[in-house]
Amino acid sequence: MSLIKLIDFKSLGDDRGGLVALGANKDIPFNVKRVYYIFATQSGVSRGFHAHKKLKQLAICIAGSCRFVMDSGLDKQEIIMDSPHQGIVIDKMQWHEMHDFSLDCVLLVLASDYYDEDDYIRDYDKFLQLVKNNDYSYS
Ligand code: T46
Repeated sequence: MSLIKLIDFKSLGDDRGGLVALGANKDIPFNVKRVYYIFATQSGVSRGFHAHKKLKQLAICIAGSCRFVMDSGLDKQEIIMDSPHQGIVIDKMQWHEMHDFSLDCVLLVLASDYYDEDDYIRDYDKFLQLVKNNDYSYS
């Protein structure tokens, strides 16, 4: 099973330039309650290193590039995100890391809920334990 779930967006661009439009519960597979963006990430810095108990997210590299590592606790897969025409789904209980940010990288993230630190699992051993115990009770 692929841990990398990509969504291709329709391009509405023309000879003036690019345009992508995204609708909640249409192009984005959930209701969007929060939007944030990550930019000006310093050279050599990696981010993420957590899973979410319930949150679903869609991340779009609207400028530059970065490398995502997706980890189910049993398997890991990675992908370079470098297109504003494609988003990567960050599902609940998916350990994710972002590496190799280009200096111009702008990562736009659409989230299914408001910020809640209690939703984060930031300890990898705890994450592995939950996966091992098949504890997906965060539904
Ligand atoms: C994720 C990846 C893709 C807030 O106060 N509100 C927010 O909405 C967010 C996203 C963060 N914060 C605070 C929490 C930390 O004190 O901002 C600080 C930096 O967040 P964090 O270290 O979690 O950033 P990343 O880049 O490691 O992870 C972020 C998101 O937090 C996370 O949900 O999935 O991007």
